[in-house]
Amino acid sequence: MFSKILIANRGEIACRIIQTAHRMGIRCVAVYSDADANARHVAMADEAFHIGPAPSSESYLRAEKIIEIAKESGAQAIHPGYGFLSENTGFAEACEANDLVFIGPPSSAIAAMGSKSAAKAIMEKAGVPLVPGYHGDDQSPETLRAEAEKCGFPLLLKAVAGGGGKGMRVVENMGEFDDALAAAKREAKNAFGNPDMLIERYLTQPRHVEIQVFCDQDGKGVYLAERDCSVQRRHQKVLEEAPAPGLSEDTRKAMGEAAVRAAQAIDYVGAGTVEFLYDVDGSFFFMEMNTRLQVEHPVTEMVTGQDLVEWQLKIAWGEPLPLAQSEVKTRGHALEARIYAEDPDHDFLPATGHLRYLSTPDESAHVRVDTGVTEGDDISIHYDPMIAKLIVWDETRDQAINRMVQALENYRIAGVKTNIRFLHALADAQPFREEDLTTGFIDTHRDLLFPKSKLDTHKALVLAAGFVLEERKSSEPASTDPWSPFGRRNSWRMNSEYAQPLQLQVGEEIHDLKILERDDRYQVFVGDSVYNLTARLDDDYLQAVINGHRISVHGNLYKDQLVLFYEGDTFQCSVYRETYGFEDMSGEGSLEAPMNGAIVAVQAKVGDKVIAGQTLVIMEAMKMEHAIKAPADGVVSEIFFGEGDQVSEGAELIAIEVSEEEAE
Ligand code: MV4
Repeated sequence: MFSKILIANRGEIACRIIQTAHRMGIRCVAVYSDADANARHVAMADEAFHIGPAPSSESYLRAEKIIEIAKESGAQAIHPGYGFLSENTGFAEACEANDLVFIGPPSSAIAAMGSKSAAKAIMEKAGVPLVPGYHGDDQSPETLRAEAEKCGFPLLLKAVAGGGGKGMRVVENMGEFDDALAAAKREAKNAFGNPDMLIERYLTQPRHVEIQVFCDQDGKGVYLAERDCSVQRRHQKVLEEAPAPGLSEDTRKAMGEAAVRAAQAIDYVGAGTVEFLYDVDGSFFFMEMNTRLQVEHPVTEMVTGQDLVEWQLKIAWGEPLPLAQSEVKTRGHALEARIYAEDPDHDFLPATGHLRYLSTPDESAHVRVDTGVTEGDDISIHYDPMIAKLIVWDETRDQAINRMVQALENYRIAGVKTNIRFLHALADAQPFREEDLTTGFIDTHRDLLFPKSKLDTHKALVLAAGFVLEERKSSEPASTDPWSPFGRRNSWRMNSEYAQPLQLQVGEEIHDLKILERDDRYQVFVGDSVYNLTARLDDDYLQAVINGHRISVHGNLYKDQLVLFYEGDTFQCSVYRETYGFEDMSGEGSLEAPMNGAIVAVQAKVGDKVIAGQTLVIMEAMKMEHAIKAPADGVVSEIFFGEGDQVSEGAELIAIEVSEEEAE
């Protein structure tokens, strides 16, 4: 077996590959761009090499540089993961030419699947079912018209050079044909530099069912069951599962055997996926073959109990297939949801930002999380916005769906917009439970997938108040001195006539809450209503009883931003500074370093009385000076840095105690 491999990828798939390689005793070399210096895949690897700036074209796509590093580091093989260089024939060839094993198929097999028409010709010869239609070289309008007549309507024009849904056009009747053909050719010429078209009968309610295949270097092949990936949005898979619901054993076998024939027809080696369109009547047709390990491979691992990366490594090393076809068994049902940094409420626009809070479900035999990020990482514009894959398994599909719903509720992220709530609605939607799986699922059931908030506003505000109050309590010094500078809180605690105000802003709206506290119970006044509240905060977990309703939420309070997590949904508000207390104030007047930099001057000493707005510390960063000012009147109690010190963003620079008068 290899003793050292290089992983030419990043993110979750790089981590996933390293995990198996390490389990097999193989050392791993990672590569990373400027943006990934502190990334999880770099930390997990045994060693890592910097390969360039953040853009992929200058880093993860630099074939020559990566090969040079592989040789320099003594790696014997390169695993390309998916995306980037994984289906690049030039890269596969360059590996071979440099005595490095490309952990993937021969470049000739990648090339054979590059053209849709050539691929169809090969598949036809291998006896793999094709959608009726035309995939010939003669592209004259007369021939295409005649073939369209033969095919019947509706038909689909597909660009020969297209893929992933690009360059397709539905034609309903002969009257539309000429215009549609001209437009499709123009589009294809612009997009792919090749105007050639295929004609196919258009299936109106298809499902996407794909077969996982493996071939060894002796040309033996097996299939590892199928995956249903019908739930897609703009040709992006969203939920995947194995096995495909409702597929008969006969169809499964016929599809699996067709997929192995497809792979063998192009002398395939390693892991591949043959995609089929599956029609309501049980018929299936070859769509395309992906010559790499796919994003959704974990659902196959969960139902077969096999590690597909281990299979890839063994085959690349020259070993035979780990199992014969008769030894491949499946059990139960697995689902995968792709958690993306994106905004479902704004047409799923990719989101970026800082993962300031990240809490993932506990992993078990039922729940698996494949991710490349950790709390504190940034989601940048440079790469795919996938944050993680959440994979669940159970004996039945229905139980697996319940597991998915539960696991999504325990996947909590603050700082970056995600599709978690959307995935939760999707997995929990009745039509999904009822296996209404066609490629139009998301468009058809749009109204179910953007649900109203699960918490009514008042309840959410009361929970928010409970979280803020309890968090404040836990961060308060354990002082029982009634004359302590934290007099404001003592005053209303001792004398219930003083109601504590709390302003919470939700969207554009500001809610003025009033809170009374007696014997560790609160009364929260919201509008004309009053709520009895008891609350207990344990780290990020709030257990509350509101008017007799026991309810729990998780939350994250960062500066003035509070996010509560409840049944897959989030409630966000900002806490007005004036009503929140001093310790967590931020922004202007913050006593934290606003960025990495150096201390230029400290203009106060311990014990100094200072007034709000007075400059206490001057920092320099990127050749600019920044004044750190007192946010309120008070006395300097501690100074953490001196002139010339380097400080990191967020570091506390100076502490002041607020005067009693100020706090009132
Ligand atoms: C089709 C089809 C219906 N009839 N071909 C989309 C991606 C590309 N690889 C093939 N695609 C389709 N081909 C015929 N003859 C419908 C689709 C299709 C689709 C397929 C799989 C998953 C999602 C899809 C979404 C829209 C259309």
